[in-house]
Amino acid sequence: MTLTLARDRDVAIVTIDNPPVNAINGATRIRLIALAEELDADPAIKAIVLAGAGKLFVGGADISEFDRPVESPTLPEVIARIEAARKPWIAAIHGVAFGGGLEITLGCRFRLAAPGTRLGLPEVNLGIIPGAGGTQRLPRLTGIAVALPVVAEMKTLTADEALKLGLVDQLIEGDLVAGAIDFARSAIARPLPPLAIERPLADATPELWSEAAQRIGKAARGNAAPLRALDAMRHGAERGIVEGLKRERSLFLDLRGSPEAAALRYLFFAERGAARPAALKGVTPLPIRRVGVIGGGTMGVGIATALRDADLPVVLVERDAESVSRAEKALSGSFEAAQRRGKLSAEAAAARLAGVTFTTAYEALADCDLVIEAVFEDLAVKRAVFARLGAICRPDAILATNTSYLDPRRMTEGLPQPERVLGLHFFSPAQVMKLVEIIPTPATRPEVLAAAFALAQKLGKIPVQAGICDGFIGNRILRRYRGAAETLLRSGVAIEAIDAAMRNFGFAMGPFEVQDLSGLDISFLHREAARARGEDVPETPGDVLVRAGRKGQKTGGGWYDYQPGDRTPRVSPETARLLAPFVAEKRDMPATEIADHLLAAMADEGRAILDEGIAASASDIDLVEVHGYGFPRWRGGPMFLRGRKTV
Ligand code: 3H9
Repeated sequence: MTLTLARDRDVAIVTIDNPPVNAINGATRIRLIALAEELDADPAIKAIVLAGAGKLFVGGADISEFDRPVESPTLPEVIARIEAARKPWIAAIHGVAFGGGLEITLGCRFRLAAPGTRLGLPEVNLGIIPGAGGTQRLPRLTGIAVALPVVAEMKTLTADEALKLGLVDQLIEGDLVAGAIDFARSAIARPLPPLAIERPLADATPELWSEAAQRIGKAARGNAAPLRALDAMRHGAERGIVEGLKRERSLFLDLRGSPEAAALRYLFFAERGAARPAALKGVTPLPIRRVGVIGGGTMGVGIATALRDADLPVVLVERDAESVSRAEKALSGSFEAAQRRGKLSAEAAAARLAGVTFTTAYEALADCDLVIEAVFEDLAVKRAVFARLGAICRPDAILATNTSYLDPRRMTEGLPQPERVLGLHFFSPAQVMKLVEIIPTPATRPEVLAAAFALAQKLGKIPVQAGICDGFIGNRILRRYRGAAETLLRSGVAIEAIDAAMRNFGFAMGPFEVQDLSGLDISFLHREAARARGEDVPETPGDVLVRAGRKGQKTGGGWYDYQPGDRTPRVSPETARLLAPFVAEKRDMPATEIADHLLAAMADEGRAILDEGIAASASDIDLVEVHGYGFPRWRGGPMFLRGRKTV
């Protein structure tokens, strides 16, 4: 059932009922048109209330249909039919009206909303633009300046804002449908207001358009959709609604079939699937109400911030008073920064800090449901931490390591109840980065693993399960990527050409620039540790630079040179001199060939990771790349590209 019809004397109630989000699909569209005909012909009906069943009105057009050809009747046809109805349609909106869900309400004569409703047009996040009149009707109700960020920049409006703007006619407290029926009866007794399409649109200044184009274009990077949404809006504002609707539809259809939109749809479903792995179906997660964090460095403070942002009480343990006060300063600085950016009120910032107990005493962790260690990435140090946790924490407390490379089993050898151990690999800054790699050991209980997934969801993160290997999913691919970049460098391709090619592909920075930013010494130490263990790790160009004191921006030079206070990378004669013995004669390589080469290396490593069972699916690997390593979202990920045979 996708649509139901009920009658309350002279008012018909049409309810979209297509769980979980009432997405409008082909069957809903056919039935809506049929009902519009039927109700127009029914003399007993004077008005129609359009509502959604369940927790929200409508989440949008059904995205899963977008991989298939467009089928009639289209949503624009449905909305045009509702607009042409002889009786007023009144949208009764609760929860969410997004995308096509909002657009259908814009074709109605009135919009009523329950308090707390959110309204928006997030289509650009899917690489498309609103394709059923959103770019045209919304500005005619709210004005161009308000509609612009909704249409092109994913701004959502609250019911209160929508009411003030005239987008919503009335808020209904209590029973929404009953309120809408009452509203309908009083509305039909008065002259009807004009429809959105009949309303005039005040002119926007050329500056408004050009400023918006600049801002939106910059933020969109490679995603074409936001600027197209702006184009459709401008076209309609300058040439009228009929031309505007035509332009919108043609841009929508073009984008709907684009590789970018396919990539973004793929990620949309992958992100939702990642949160609920099939293997954990029916498993009840252990509750997590209080979390301990060991270590107040960058990672520990970031993790504590993320936990407090999700309102979880935190105990942060550092080794001495000085480190405790450094951690406290860093954490309060992090909340103050959020306050300065307008993300937190002064009271909320104070409450977040007050929810952290700073201490040097491990005993304070006795009551925590989960403890995450975020100390120095060294096996001996981590083993010592876990030994203390084993003695102090409850036997059912989950013990997690925020390691990026090390085997959780080795750091917890001999620990009682090994079934409560797992890795939780956050990415820096942990309060910002969406990815968490979850690394169970073979002994980890399903309830513990499920708790890690539930925690990630609570923190608003994307969880990806990874098997145990050096670097798990993300750092293993990163190593291969950097290795492939160094191979190109050795073959004579210029460092700056390689970086430019990857920026051109869509990364914010190229592989060498990123290393200069984060420091070349971390992976150098990692290689040195492997060499110390007797592993055969050949000398790399990066090792040569670190040995010469070039660790990246922090030492004024790495792959590039930097001037004091300036992060602009400059080609370095010193690097060229140091690396001369490793590098073949200079050669040019087209940017696309460079990118193809590096992406193929990433996808090959991804394939190996899949074959070894380290990742459960190709889309998990792509989620890691997109959410942890800056892979351009609108490209989908290395595995997605390989699947489309473009790598
Ligand atoms: C559009 O409207 C185009 C029009 O302009 C023009 C047309 C001509 N379709 O997020 P959740 C699934 S484009 C199909 O966990 P929440 C989702 O995959 C659309 N499926 O729930 C998941 O499935 P599963 C513009 C959809 O309560 C389940 O529903 N709209 C759609 O946290 C639950 O999802 C958007 O971009 C869909 N449109 O949040 C809005 N939406 O259970 C996209 C969701 O199998 N959606 N699913 O994993 C959202 O933002 C959130 O889902 C929403 C609910 C806020 C609605």
